[in-house]
Amino acid sequence: MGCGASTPEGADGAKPEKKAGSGDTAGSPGPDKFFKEVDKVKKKQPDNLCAKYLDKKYYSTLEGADRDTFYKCVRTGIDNPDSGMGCYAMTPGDLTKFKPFFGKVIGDYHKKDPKCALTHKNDWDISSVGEGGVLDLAKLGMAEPISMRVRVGRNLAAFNLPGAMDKAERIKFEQTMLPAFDKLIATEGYGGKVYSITPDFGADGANPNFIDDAKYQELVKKHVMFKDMDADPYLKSAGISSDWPFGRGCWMSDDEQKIIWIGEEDHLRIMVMKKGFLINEVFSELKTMLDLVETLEVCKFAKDDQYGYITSCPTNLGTGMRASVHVKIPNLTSDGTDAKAKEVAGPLGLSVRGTGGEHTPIGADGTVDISPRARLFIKECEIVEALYKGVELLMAAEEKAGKEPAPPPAAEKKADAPAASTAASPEPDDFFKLVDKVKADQPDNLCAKYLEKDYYASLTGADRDTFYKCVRTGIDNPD
Ligand code: ADP
Ligand code: DAR
Repeated sequence: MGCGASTPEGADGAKPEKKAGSGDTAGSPGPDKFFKEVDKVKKKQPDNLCAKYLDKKYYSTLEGADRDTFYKCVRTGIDNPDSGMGCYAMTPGDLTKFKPFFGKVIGDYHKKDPKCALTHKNDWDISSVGEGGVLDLAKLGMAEPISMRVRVGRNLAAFNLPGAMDKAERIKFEQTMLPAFDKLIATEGYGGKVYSITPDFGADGANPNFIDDAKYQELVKKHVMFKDMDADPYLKSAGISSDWPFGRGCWMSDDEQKIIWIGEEDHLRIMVMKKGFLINEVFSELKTMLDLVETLEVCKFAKDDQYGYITSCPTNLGTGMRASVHVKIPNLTSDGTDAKAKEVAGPLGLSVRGTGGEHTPIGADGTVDISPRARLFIKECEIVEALYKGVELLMAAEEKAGKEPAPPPAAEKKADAPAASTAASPEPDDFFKLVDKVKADQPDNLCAKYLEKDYYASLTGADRDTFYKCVRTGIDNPD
């Protein structure tokens, strides 16, 4: 036949199949446009799991609200190519609805196997860990009480996850939690009060628990409240920090050791934090509080048959637990960075964070935040045991590092050669990774504001070590 159909219908009169999701919508880009960006990230950042498992064919099968929601889940990993996980769930059902994608990123992150089909089991029974359930840091040679913290992320099944909440839902969530906090406040051994940074409850008027910025900053400095989420590009792209600071705050007990965050990356972050030596105590006190919270009527937590407790970020699925200690490792951090500490901690399954938590610098005295990386397909009791054993191995590495001969004094280098790190001052590239972060997060920090990489790189040996001593406080303490 020498002619083609002149109408949209095919030769047989049937409408040609419209390719699902072929163009841009208000809520998501078309496949061709989106995968121009995705393919760039795939090439430049092979460790970005979101980009690694984004598949154009699969994306093209999605349309309308489903594609818009899926795009909300994944855009953070493309907007922020240096992401590790690079995606968040928007509703508890997303992990199942978009399983062809989430199944792979979850399996790869937690088990290095995109086909992983394990089922998570929760288990808090620590009677068989340590010595009869006791995990005593003093037995590892810790002379000073250690700051210990165990937290779990939990989300109420009745609400969207934080990435998909609007201002009204965020306020409603906070109001829904207030009767639950009242019950905690009325309970012996808890008491305390709610500290909220929600300016008002909209049509419902004033917020009775509102605190001013000075009080908020005081609580952040004490590691009680979380820092400004709007300054986190990963959360911002995912919509998790939208409407800041509405629907955000915390409850803290009278003894200031039990804390529940409201409206951070998950609806609730429930935690016990205190100084001491017995990690098992912090763990068991958290379990007791969690059991009490779960009896509160509104606290029906979102759970998945395969992945356990559902969290915004797939890195926290299963237990939602991060168990951490703040320990001083001045030998492993003698160059002022966490590079050596991460090199040692990584193979031990430990994450190293700064003293202000994720994405913050290590302490001037070498204090770092150490915690097991595993959260899913591991029991709660195994996490806290992994922390204890990990700290034991890390402290052995710290002692060994202290016995190694000090590196030879850096030979005087030509001023224009980028100096390597000396024993007492970090390499320009490493140091300015931290400096640039502080410049972005804290524009009023004058030290960060006027630190210049070229000038720093022009300094050598003892001069640079002295200069670094002058300025490191402004980077270790961004505020
Ligand atoms: P999360 O632990 O909830 O994933 P972060 O790593 O950002 O979030 O930590 C949140 C806050 O808790 C930060 O201020 C951090 O310094 C503090 N923190 C975490 N672990 C400890 C600890 N063991 N001792 C004291 N503060 C801690
Ligand atoms: N930076 C993001 C988040 C990873 C895990 N941290 C969380 N969930 N707070 C990333 O994808 O790398």
